[in-house]
Amino acid sequence: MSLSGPVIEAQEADRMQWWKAAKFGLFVHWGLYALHGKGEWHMSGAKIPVKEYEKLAERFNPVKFDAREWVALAKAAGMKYIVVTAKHHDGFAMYHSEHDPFNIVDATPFRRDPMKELAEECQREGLRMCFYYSHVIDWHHPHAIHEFYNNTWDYPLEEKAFYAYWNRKAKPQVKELLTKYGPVGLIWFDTAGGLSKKDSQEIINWVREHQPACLINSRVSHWPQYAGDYSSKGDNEIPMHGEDSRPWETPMTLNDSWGYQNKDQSWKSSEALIRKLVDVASKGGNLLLNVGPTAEGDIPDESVERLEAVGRWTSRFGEAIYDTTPSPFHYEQEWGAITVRDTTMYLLIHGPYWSKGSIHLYGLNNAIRHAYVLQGDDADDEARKPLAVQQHYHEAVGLHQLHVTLPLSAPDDV
Ligand code: JFZ
Repeated sequence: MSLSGPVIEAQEADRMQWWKAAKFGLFVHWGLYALHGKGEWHMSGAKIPVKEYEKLAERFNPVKFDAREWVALAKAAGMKYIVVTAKHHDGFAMYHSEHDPFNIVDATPFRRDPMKELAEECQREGLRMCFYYSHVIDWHHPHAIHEFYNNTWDYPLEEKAFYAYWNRKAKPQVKELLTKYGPVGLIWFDTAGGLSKKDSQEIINWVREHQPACLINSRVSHWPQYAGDYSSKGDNEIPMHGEDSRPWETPMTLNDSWGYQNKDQSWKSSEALIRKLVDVASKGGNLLLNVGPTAEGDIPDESVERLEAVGRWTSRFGEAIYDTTPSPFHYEQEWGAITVRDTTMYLLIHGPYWSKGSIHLYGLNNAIRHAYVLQGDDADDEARKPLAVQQHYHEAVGLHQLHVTLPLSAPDDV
């Protein structure tokens, strides 16, 4: 029997299932660069020579790192998966790699493997462990220098040496992540500019070979036909409804940085973050919200506060987010957003609209059986007092109009 097309498609649909239901994940940008406190691109920005950058490892000792705290925070926020920088562009492995001693166990006084600790804790707590891996850019490896990025501030550009890096570091390290840390939810590849079709296909096959269920994001390749399982949007970019025909995910910062930046105080408010999550879910995407832990290994207070506030909301209203499908309407509602599960439609109404006393929804022809205010998971039937709804055909608009009368007090202030 040969594998037919539909069988392969069924397998793909299958491995996407947990991720589509998950909706919300934690992104973590953590590495030696936290010592500078100037973000993960500082080595390149300041053209720091490799030998000098290497010395950071001798000082990297994140004794405050506690996998239980990080995973508990993600869980409290309502996140279902964690994507951690196993290796960013600086080439430093935040796990024990046999293929390059420039890693956290062999090169730092810390000597622990935080990826292992996180993977085990995720396993215990029911979150999916996932890895970010910078597969093309590697400022530490002399042969990873790729003409596309012109990273020539230190090593001389050696042409056609890319495969020395690709075969001896990138592929073996990706294999380590897929074979030594239990089930991996997804690998988040990044910045594939210049990677050939052949190499894109090769790294995709490589992941499939070692963990067939592991998802791959689109930044694995710049060739659309090799763009993995789902589409990674640009930083903080939420597409229009229906704009992306593939499953998609918005990577988002809490302030304006990925890696820890001690001067960046432009934090998004908790309310804004909840609205982003609602917006993303109503358009059918996932939100991957980032923290940049310090060189001591803790997540900045400002980030913790925000994730906890989001968590207070998701723990009450997560029913309207997780495992939902997008709004059936591609146009935005002025009063908020819509998600759907089976025959239930969730209307997520922005704070100011509650005081208006009612909202309208056009274009829904289905008869409404029951409408009520979602109070939270612990609400009993009594709290689910029916709301008055009226439906009629609106001649002037040419659509059915649903009129929902609201109680004047909102269940939250988002
Ligand atoms: C990349 C990295 O260079 C950066 O350090 C960070 O890890 C971020 C999540 O990803 O930067 C990008 C790559 C692609 C886009 C934006 C930032 N993009 O397509 O908009």
